[in-house]
Amino acid sequence: MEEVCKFVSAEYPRKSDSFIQYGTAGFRTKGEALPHVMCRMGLLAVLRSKQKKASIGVMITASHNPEEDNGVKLVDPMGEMLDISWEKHATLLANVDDSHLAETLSSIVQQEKIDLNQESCVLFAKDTRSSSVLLAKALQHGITAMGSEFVDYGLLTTPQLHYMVRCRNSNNDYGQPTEEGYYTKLAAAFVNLQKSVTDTGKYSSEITVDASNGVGAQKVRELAKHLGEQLCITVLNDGSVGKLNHRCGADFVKVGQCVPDGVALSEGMKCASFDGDADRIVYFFQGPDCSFKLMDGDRIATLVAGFLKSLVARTGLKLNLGLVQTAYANGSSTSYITETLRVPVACVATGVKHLHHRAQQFEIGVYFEANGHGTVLFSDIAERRVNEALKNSSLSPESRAAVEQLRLVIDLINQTVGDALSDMLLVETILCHSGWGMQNWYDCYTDLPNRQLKVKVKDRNIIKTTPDETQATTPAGLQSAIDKLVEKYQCGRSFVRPSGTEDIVRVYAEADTQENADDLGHKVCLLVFDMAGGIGDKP
Ligand code: G16
Repeated sequence: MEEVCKFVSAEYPRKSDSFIQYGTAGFRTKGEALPHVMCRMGLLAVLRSKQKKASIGVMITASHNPEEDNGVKLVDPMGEMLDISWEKHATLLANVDDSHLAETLSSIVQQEKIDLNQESCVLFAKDTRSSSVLLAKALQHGITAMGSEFVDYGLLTTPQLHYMVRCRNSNNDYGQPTEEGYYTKLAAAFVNLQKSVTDTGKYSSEITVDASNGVGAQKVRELAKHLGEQLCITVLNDGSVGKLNHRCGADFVKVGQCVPDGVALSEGMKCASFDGDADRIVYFFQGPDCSFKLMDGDRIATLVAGFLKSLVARTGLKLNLGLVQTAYANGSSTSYITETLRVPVACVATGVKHLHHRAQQFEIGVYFEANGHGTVLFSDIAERRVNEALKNSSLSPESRAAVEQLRLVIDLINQTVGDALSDMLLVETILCHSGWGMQNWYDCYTDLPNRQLKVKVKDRNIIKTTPDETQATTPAGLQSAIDKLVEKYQCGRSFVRPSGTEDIVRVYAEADTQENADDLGHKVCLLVFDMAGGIGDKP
């Protein structure tokens, strides 16, 4: 271990004392601060691979963050996020002095009872950021220093890398671990599902995609080649001119509630925005009054849950279905899900890892963050029942057709993590099967006006919250001050939490009118600024 650590520290020394934490989605900071972290994550990924006796993934991306940021997240064998119990190892390893690296690694090996003679393999990929090239080299240096095998997938979307990891560890039962395998699997399911629709009603098979100037642009074009005439995709913000995530993409559209640069929205257009690594998607269109209409993760969640509930009912199979949201979910979406769809809802902390784990507790678990990150998980029991039903010759023709459809829907969904490409095909399938245009989808419920804001503070970790993030437990007095404000607004709701991907505190506010939501949000920002050590200009 001493030799390995000398070798990696010589090439990628830790140059600054600043502390970095494995947060909501791995490490994120300026790209230039990451080479030693990346190299060390190569070491850690190898240890994880040896422990799990399986391939482990590493994705180099900072997703929705600006171009100059970068980051890294580790992917566990079934394509899910690194187990939370290993995040402490990642944080420790990233922050330790070069002189203590060997002893830290050895201690992880001991604690986790890792057999260093076990074979290992790390699969990695990167997004289109300029710093990703150098960071991929640093990562590879760490992996090879440990004598491990690796596969460099080059440029991929984050969910594609998650998919590769799962395929590799499932004896290809989940699909072929290649890009072609990914497109073929999704496209075959989509085309088969669309073929069975005879009356498409108000559905349009044309969609405009704002790819946030990220890796999703080239990947959605590849996907489009496999879809034939079933879906006609126009790609804008493809990175040829604009800057990554700058005034475009899912985060910009959701937070700003506005049309991204580069898209000339007009009547009848159906648009979707991805984020920089294509693991989030939101839709938008122009309403009859020329207004901007956002169809965010909550809207996708309700669409998917409603569709699956009725499809499962038609199969005649007994499978429980549940939906997982976070505190950012619009209050109207939660009422619609529980009261109209009658689907149970759970609320967990921000971060796919939290939603994913909670969704695993349902036989069919739909999870979506309001920001457009989400997917559907089918438990082993659910998949087994569907597969058995396919072989059951006594099913009625209606049930058989529904079971076949459900099997195709399972194949269409990337169950490892939220995936803009797969989610887009799922939404298109549902809209087509329902004969819906965007307005039909929009008419399901009326969002409560809301606003999301950011406050810069000296140390965002001064703010601690309850597990579901709806209440701040520190600094003392902040929550009661927020509660007093909220009481003054009809349908008022607000919460604050430290971001796990940016150095800021996030503020969310909801109220009966947009003006009131904006006003409440602004006042809560002032409270955070005054009580949690705000820096820079007052909000
Ligand atoms: C990541 C996580 C998401 C989370 C988002 C914002 O998204 O994967 O689960 O909602 O960060 O997190 P926070 O509010 O803690 O900054 P992405 O798309 O950037 O990977």
